[in-house]
Formats: sequence, structure tokens, C-alpha cells
Amino acid sequence: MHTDKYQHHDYYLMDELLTDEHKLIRETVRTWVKKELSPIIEDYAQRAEFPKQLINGLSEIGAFGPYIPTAYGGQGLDQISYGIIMQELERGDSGIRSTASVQSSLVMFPIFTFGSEEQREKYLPKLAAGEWIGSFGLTEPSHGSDPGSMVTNIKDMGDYVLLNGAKMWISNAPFCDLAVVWAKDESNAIRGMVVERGMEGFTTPETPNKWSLRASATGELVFDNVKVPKTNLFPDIRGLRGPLSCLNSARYGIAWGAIGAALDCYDTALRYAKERTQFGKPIASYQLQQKKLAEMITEITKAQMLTWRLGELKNENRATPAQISMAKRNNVAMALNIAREARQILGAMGITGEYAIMRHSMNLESVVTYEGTHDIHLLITGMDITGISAF
Ligand code: TGC
Ligand code: FAD
Repeated sequence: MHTDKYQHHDYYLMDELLTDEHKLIRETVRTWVKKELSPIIEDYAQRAEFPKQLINGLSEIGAFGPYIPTAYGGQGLDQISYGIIMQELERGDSGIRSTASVQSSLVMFPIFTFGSEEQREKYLPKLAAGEWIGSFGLTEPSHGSDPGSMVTNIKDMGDYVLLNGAKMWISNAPFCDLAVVWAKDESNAIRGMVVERGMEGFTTPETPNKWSLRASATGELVFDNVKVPKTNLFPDIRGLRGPLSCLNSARYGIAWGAIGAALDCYDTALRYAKERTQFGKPIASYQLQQKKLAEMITEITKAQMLTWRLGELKNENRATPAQISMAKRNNVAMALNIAREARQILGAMGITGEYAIMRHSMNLESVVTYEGTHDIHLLITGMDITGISAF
């Protein structure tokens, strides 16, 4: 059983930019993480198992669909609230934040934005309540960074479409109740649809042997002549714009989430450096260790400001995909660097499960790859500033 000693860090008084509601949400999620998540997560990560008993609590703290309107079971909150929830969850574990991001941004968001009224009413309240868990199938075995080349396809059969193909590296897949899936129709247009567990020919084998995101279940979505009723297709959206719009929301949440992981590593390293004595003095008294800690809080503070501003723009519906890419790329790289430096401050203790740092570090190796790799986000910025695509 692990005790979570995390203390609040706010070097640039960023709390003054938050509303009372934002702070209350942060306190609620932080308290839940300390009480329910931190004490058990290391064991689940070691066993490579998703702690399903957390699903009810995630729903209760509003982590499923925070910005979806209350009429559909969501919380009707703003984008900064969504970010804060992702930050606090990822301070606990990136895998648990993943489950909440997928459910909110990659399943509820497309159903709310592109779904018919019947689809909204059928799925959203149950997803918000955690009664159903969703997954999002875009990546394929041969098409990751380039999803536009996907080969998963549908054929029009009258009342239904026949879905064939496979999606790979899908968070929540092994236990999902439904999946938002993107596939090409006979005219090569990308269509989105909801595929439900139990539909004949739909299987979700788990991907074993991950060293990263071990407390999150990852798997495949395999479609072998699955009959998907036409009422399950999103009626109007066509093309890559559909799935990429969902990624804008998830990438934004990850930008906040990565700050949470970085804060947790910094907090642990700072406390350890003040308590650990070598050569008769706390290691925090040595300049080399102070350099590491000072650089950590500097980078965290820069990321907090970037992300808060992005949240403001998102609230005003003015955040561009390229701005979101910049924040996702910067913040995940920042968190990975901090995790590596923090681990060194703990010496040998840093490699053990006694502290969360190594788990954060390994988790972030997935976060830097999914939702667009570090390099792809750089190319998105490059394209935005030059007007020239280098893909
Ligand atoms: P391109 O020709 O540039 O664009 C095709 C159409 O899409 C539009 N578009 C966007 N729309 C909304 N948001 C965005 N961010 C958009 N980016 C592009 C674009 O305007 C165009 O629209 P239209 O109407 O003119 O057709 O597309 P491309 O094929 O050259 O690819 C561009 C690229 C490389 C940026 C894109 O494909 C990409 O982002 N690749 C990375 C793939 C990725 O991020 N996959 C993530 C899979 S999901 C996941 O990882 C979940 S992990 C979750 C967890 O566990 O937390
Ligand atoms: P590739 O696209 O093969 O890229 C390999 C390398 O080549 C990367 O370094 C990349 O940056 C580089 N590269 C590619 N193209 C270019 C280029 N044009 N120029 C320069 N460099 C380039 N996907 C989903 O759809 N749903 C999910 O829920 C989901 N969850 C995931 C969970 C985990 C734990 C992981 C690890 C992945 C998940 N993914 C999911 C998949 C993820 O989005 C992809 O792994 C990611 O988009 C990269 O695709 P890829 O792994 O095929 O790498």
C-alpha cells in the first residue's frame, strides 16, 4: 500500500488564473487520486492489469465527458476544467488518464459531435455513468502516423454495412463495450460508426508484454464480416477530418495530463533530495541536484502557462490544431525529461516501485508516441509556419 504525499506546486501563482470551480474540481480529483488510485496503482501496473474497480469512481468525479452537456449525462464544464481533471489523473497514472481521455474525447466527443440524436441518447448517458466503456479505432497494423491510408472498409448491404479489417494498439479494447471505428466506404470516404460488443465477427484480443502503460489495457479490434446497422453510422461526417477532430480534443487533454506526471516526479524528487543525506549533507544542498530541480520547476511552469492559455483559446473555440500539437509535443517531452532526471536524483531507489517515477517514465514512452508522435507534431508545426507539408 503506497501513501501519496504529493503537495501542491504553483511557482508562478497560476492559481490566480483559475476560478473557484476549477480549484474545487482539482481538489475533488486530487483527493480521489490520493485515496483510491495511488494506493493500488503500482500493484496493478506490476501485474499489467487495468483496475476496473476505479471505473465507478472515475464517473463520480466527472472524468467521463466533463465538457459534454448535462442533458446527455456529462458535466457541462469548460475546457480548463477538462484539462485539470486530466492533469490530476495523470499525476496518478497515465494509463488511468488514458481511459478517461478515450472515453471523453475519442468516444463521447464524436458521438456528441457527429452522432444522430438517437445515437446521443442511446450511448452518452451510459458512457458518462461508466456503465459502458468505449474505445477508438483509428490506427491499423500498417497505418499509424498515416491513418488516411487505412484499409479497414465497409460495404453497403442495404440496412447494414459489412465491416472488415483490423485496428491495432487500441486503448480499452480488451474490455470495451463499444468502439468508435473509422473505415473507408466503397467511394474511399472515411466514415465513423459505433460497433458494439456482441456483434458477430467482432473480437478484441489483448496486446501482451508491454513495458509501458501497464495499468491500461491495450488490444486489437478485429472485424470479420461484422454486420453494422446503418443506424450506427455517423450520418454526416466524411473524411479524415472526423477522427482528427477527436484527436484535437484528446491531444489537448494530454498536454494537461503530461504536466501532472511531471509535477509528481518533481514533487517526489524534491522531497527525496531534502531527506536523503550523503557526505554528511542533504543531496539537495549540492549544486548539481539543485540544477536538476530548478530546471524541472522552470519547465513545468512554462508548460503550465502555455497550456492554460491554450485552454482559454479552446474555451473561445479559437485553438488551432497546430497550437494543440505544439502543447502536446512540448509537454510530453518536458515530462519525459523530468521523469528521467528525477529518477537519477533518487539513485537506486528511483528504479523501484516504491516511488512512482519509473512508472511515469515508462508510461510517458507511450504518451510521446500515441495521439501523434513527437516527430509528427513537429511536422504539423513546421507545416503551419511554412505552409509546406513535409509528411
Ligand atoms: P491532411 O491532408 O493534412 O488532412 C486531411 C483532412 O483532415 C483535416 N485535418 C484536420 N481536421 C481536424 N483536426 C485536425 N487536427 C486536422 N488535421 C487535418 C484537413 O483539413 C483535411 O480536411 P479536408 O476536409 O480538406 O479533407 O491529412 P494527411 O493524410 O496529410 O495527415 C495529416 C497528419 C499526419 C497530421 C495526420 O494524419 C496525423 O495527425 N497523424 C497522426 C495520427 C495520430 O495521431 N493517430 C492517433 C490515433 S488515436 C490514439 O493514439 C489514441 S491514444 C489514446 C489514449 O490512450 O490516451
Ligand atoms: P509509425 O507511424 O510507423 O511511425 C514510426 C516512426 O516513424 C515514428 O517515430 C514516427 O514519428 C516516424 N514517422 C512516420 N511518418 C513520418 C514522416 N512522414 N516523417 C518523419 N517521420 C515519420 N491508436 C488508436 O487509434 N486508438 C487508440 O486507442 C490507441 N491507443 C494506443 C495506446 C498505446 C499504448 C500505444 C503505444 C499506441 C496507441 N495507439 C492508438 C496508436 C498510436 O496512435 C500510434 O502508435 C501512433 O500514431 C504512431 O503510429 P505507429 O506506431 O504505427 O508508428
